[in-house]
Amino acid sequence: MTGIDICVRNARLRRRGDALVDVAIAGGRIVALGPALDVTAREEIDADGNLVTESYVNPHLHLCKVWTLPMMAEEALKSYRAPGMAHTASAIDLASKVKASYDASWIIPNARRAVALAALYGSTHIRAFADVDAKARLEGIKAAREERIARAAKLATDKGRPGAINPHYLMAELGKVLDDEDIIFNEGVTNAGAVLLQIPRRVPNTTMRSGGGGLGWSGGMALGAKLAAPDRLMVQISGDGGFYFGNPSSVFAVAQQYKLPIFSIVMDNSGWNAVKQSTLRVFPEGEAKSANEFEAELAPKVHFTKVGEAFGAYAEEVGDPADVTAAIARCVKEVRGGRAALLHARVTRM
Ligand SMILES: Cc1ncc(C[n+]2csc(CCOP(=O)(O)OP(=O)(O)O)c2C)c(N)n1
Ligand SMILES: [Mg+2]
Repeated sequence: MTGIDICVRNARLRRRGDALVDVAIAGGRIVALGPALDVTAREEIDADGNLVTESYVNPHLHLCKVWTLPMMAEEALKSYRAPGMAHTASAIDLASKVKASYDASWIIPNARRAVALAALYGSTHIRAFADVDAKARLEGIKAAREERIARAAKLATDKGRPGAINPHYLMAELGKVLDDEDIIFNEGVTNAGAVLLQIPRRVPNTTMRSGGGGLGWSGGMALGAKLAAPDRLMVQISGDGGFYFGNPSSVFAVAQQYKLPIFSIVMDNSGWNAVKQSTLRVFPEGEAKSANEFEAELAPKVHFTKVGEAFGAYAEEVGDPADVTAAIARCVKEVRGGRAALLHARVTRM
């Protein structure tokens, strides 16, 4: 057998007793399994009789509490270990005392260490918890929040290249000029995460998404919201695919006719990235990948600005990361001044 990427030798499997087998992997899938496989692989790993298994999922990990054993009274440990767990209630009571000393400054490094170790021992998915109560206060949440802010800043440092603006940078710059009361309609699809991460909201109901999967809602919804709350800025953020679905000519016509200035941003990554990524997840080494053809590319030379301009909107196309800040400022100025604006941003291609 040829074309094997990895062969794990001498592996012990669950429910197979002490028998040792080899596992051959090609294209991310197990293609052969048996004793002493006659295969040549690009990479050979000797499991040396150790267990080879699917990765683990840890559905319950209190990340704010990891590595706090030394801080716990010895008594708590003893109570936990009492015969028949007779003193569990008092143990929980004693252990919860540790919450009083929670501090985000040590929770972060402890949590990092625990997650790294978990990955090392095969847990690839973790559902984590942070205590929120009178004793723990919000220290665990504070730690998670600090981590999130640091991660967001790191992701936004790279501005991207001309023709391929980093969506995280674009959203971080937008976030700087939005007020707490402004409302975002997030139809960014595969860039929706960048919107959420880079523009944290402080006021409830200032970031909206659709409850269903149908694309094309953000323009209409932004118009409706503008009608309901004329003093607030409405920002429609859409992918290039979603922009088509939203019937943008009607959106800008209504904006003009009924004086409903909204700010629309198209994150143009040149096609239906969600469709491409879904195909790759189902067929990681399939025909579409080898042909590099996902039937997901959209017309390359479009100028969405013209759609807005046809209805009197202010419109700009931005491709160079160096122009992002000024372009956003010009659009926001126009919208706050009463005219709809459209920013066609050429972001990292799919
Ligand atoms: C009305 C409608 N048609 C088709 C789909 C299927 N669909 C889901 S995501 C997607 C691609 C969206 O492309 P784009 O808005 O450019 O976002 P990207 O995936 O590139 O981030 C499509 C076609 C849908 N959700 N709704
Ligand atoms: Mg797209």
